[in-house]
Amino acid sequence: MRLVLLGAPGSGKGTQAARLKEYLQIPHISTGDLLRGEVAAGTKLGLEAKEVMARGELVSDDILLGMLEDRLSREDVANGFILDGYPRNLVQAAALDQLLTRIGQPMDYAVQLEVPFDLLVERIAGRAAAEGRSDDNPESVRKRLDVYSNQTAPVIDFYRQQAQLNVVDGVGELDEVFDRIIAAIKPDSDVG
Ligand code: B4P
Repeated sequence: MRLVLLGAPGSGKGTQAARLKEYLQIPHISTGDLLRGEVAAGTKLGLEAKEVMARGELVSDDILLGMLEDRLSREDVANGFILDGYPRNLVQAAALDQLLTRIGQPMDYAVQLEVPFDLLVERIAGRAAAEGRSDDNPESVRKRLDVYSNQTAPVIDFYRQQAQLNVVDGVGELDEVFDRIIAAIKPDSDVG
């Protein structure tokens, strides 16, 4: 199964993708994690991305596409994957569409986790206190939410027009949200 998880920062994409990975036994590909890996390793790409991420802005489309092409060329994606954090704008959505067509692995589902704005801010503040991620400071969070409204929200319409969009309520206990996602992608599943 090939699945893309959409949602604002703090909507629970990374959290739920980690669970879906175990349940579906397919890799979780988080572009945020890939970028943080490059930053931690001090690569040229990581050095370029570090400041952009800390400001809450989007890293360049070219860098992201190169990184994604590289990741999707690995053998472990043969049975599918969960994509988390990509696409984040319409250019990336079109690039992903082309890439998946080229490698003969079209997307099966797009799942949007819907969470009210106030709760997003609250969750990220919680993570900031717990983990101290450099882009979870109030100024970057404001920027990330702006970027989401202006650049990423149109991607939702892109998948809606392709009749691939499943909107899932992202408010509730982790298990509840997980069960809703499973119900959306596997209507006959006995989970939940
Ligand atoms: P990401 O790593 O994708 O960060 P994110 O949007 O904040 O989501 P994340 O998955 O981490 O958080 P989640 O909602 O699970 O991106 C970071 C940066 O990388 C971007 O700003 C950008 O600079 C760059 N980047 C990444 N992809 C890019 C791309 N394609 N193009 C350009 N740049 C890119 O969880 C948040 C918190 O909520 C957690 O603490 C969690 O515990 C909590 N939570 C989750 N579900 C909950 C629930 N049901 N109830 C209560 N709390 C919950």
